[in-house]
Amino acid sequence: MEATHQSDPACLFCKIVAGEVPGEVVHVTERTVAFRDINGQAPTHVLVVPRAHYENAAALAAGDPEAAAELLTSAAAVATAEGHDDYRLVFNTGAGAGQTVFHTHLHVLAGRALTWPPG
Ligand code: D5M
Repeated sequence: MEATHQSDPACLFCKIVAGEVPGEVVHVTERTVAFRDINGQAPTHVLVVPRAHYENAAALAAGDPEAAAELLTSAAAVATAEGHDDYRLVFNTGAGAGQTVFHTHLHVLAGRALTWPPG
């Protein structure tokens, strides 16, 4: 992994991973950290992030495929731990798609009926 991908001192989610900004952490693995979304949109709304800084899911998959896979297994573990068989996983990619934090994060949403298409 390139050194520039390790951490970005200006990045909010890097700071949560480092414990410099508080987060309600619910699951950790070697390459990922999962914490509750501060603006929850469902009874379970957890963000799973890689410890390393990549700006979106595609960049993570290209730069560290093992971490990308671990995001998915961590997301499933979170859903199971919270008692959900049905859940939605979302990567917003780019501002036009609703991405506001440019450190890869996988939304895990569950605990209510989820409609389609999303807004
Ligand atoms: O999702 C970014 C998400 O990050 C959004 O749902 C709010 C959440 N957020 C922002 N700040 C925090 C902190 N400090 N803790 C937990 N969650 C946070 P996006 O897909 O980029 O729109």
